[in-house]
Amino acid sequence: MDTMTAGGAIFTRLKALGVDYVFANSGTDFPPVIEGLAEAAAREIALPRALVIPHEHAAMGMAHGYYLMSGRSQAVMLHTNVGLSNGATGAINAACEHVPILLMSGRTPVTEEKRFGARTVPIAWGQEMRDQTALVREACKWDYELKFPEQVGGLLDRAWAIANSTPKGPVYLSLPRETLCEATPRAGLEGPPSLSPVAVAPDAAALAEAARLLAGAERPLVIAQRGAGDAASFTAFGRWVEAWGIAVCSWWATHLSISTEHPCHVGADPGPWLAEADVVLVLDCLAPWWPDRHALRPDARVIHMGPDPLFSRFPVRNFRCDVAVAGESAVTVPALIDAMAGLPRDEAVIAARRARLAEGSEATRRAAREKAADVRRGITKAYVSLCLGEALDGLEASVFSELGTQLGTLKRSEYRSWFQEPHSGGLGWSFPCALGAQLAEPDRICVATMGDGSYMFANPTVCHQIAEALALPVLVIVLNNEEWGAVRASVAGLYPGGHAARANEMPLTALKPSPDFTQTAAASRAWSRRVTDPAEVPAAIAEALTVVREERRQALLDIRVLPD
Ligand SMILES: Cc1ncc(C[n+]2csc(CCOP(=O)(O)OP(=O)(O)O)c2C)c(N)n1
Ligand SMILES: [Mg+2]
Repeated sequence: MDTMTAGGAIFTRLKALGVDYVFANSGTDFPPVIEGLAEAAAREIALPRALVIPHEHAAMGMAHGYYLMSGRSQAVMLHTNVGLSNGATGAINAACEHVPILLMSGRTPVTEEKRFGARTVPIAWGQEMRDQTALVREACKWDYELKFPEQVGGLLDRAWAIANSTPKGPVYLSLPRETLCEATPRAGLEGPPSLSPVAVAPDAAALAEAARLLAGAERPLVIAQRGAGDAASFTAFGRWVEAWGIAVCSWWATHLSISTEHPCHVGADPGPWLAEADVVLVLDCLAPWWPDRHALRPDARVIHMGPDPLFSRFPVRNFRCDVAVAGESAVTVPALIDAMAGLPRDEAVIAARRARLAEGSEATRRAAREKAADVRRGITKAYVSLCLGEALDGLEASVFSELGTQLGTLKRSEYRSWFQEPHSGGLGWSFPCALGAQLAEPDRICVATMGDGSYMFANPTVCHQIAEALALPVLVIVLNNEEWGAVRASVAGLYPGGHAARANEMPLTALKPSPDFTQTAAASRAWSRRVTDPAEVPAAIAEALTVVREERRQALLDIRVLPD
């Protein structure tokens, strides 16, 4: 019988499941994995590319970014409990954003002797856990441990199908070393998936009710956070809100749902719009507004639409929900548009509403950009956002922002042109995410903009090493305020006149002295510049873009910004 090592069978099966890359960080649990990979390659079996990723958080971030661009789940393979714990924050981020990732980690050998694969080095005793999976279980939709080598195909099919079912998310399989060392039949490993992911279709009655409410609304409002689905539904969504004169607010948006320049895009503040809205469509939002600050009209009706409208994984979340429509936005958005197509409309009312929105949205944009252009005190995040938006205008580019540039002041118009860190906020996300996106689309401009704290959370030496090793010409823009500004703002928000807010330097928030980040990047032969003068920002961005586009070399701008 034709057999192969279970370690090699994993790669063979992943390829059949459409996995292009295995982002791997190996260890002493990996001999059967590495041997199996080499064995499969020697036998000329089609395999995903296995990449050395020198930190697990970066591996998870790259799988995340690759999915955002390609829509295809990738695999991450880590070293026992210690590697898995380093990857856990990435799993939390992926779970929050419904990003499917096939996460695996080895298990230290459980046998001490007399079995092939048994323990050899002291860490095999040191890394044993009763429940290794507990490190990521809450973030994963499904988890299991490979018990027998012949289960490789079936368990990976199941993991993949569940990860890609609505609502999507990461799954975890642990891989004991002794099992990986055993042989398994090759037959069937290269065949098509044996299980199909589940696509949830919206409930017809809920959809009809949502359509009826929105069509009859006087002041309809959409609050959107995780975009409007795929390229086609993104376009359809923009046309639909315009046709019906519906306001769209992007409060803490992590994906772009509509062009920032769209006449119905009313900006990021839901407050004034929520105060007047009689029907609110919450489009895939974990937290659509701030309950202590923003109030719904008492008679308002609220529709929640998304892969999991009640976000059942989260223990507490009680935003009012009168109608729930489940499904991926690529399906529910067009379905809602169709459901409204035949409903009665008062053209005069809609036209007046549309004109009012266009005026409001233009005024909001103008005010924000005029304020952003004022650099008398120095460079602000808003100013860099303004400059970057202008520099990227008309280019195929995605911006991954993590306490970096700000949507709205930063002009963004296309589907997938903007992503912000997940609401789980596991920092160090944007740099590796941009690397994964660049890997998926080599010709796209991928810009990671982030705070100085976020840059350091990303293990920058690791990320720059990856960018050089894989020839990924990402542009990194660090908005360096030499502090954890968000933490300082949070303290000042809760205790406005408090001791901490009045202190010369707030405790536990400073990042001084700031390292010279241009040298961190230069260590991996990136092009890098520090910018302190507002007048130099546009030219510095333009030069950096030339480097990434023409030299195809990674670039970093360390821009000194004022505290917000
Ligand atoms: C892994 C992780 N650790 C800690 C935090 C808490 N945290 C939230 S915002 C923040 C500061 C971010 O600083 P920076 O990236 O410099 O942005 P700034 O607010 O200064 O603009 C911290 C530490 C977090 N979200 N994630
Ligand atoms: Mg900072």
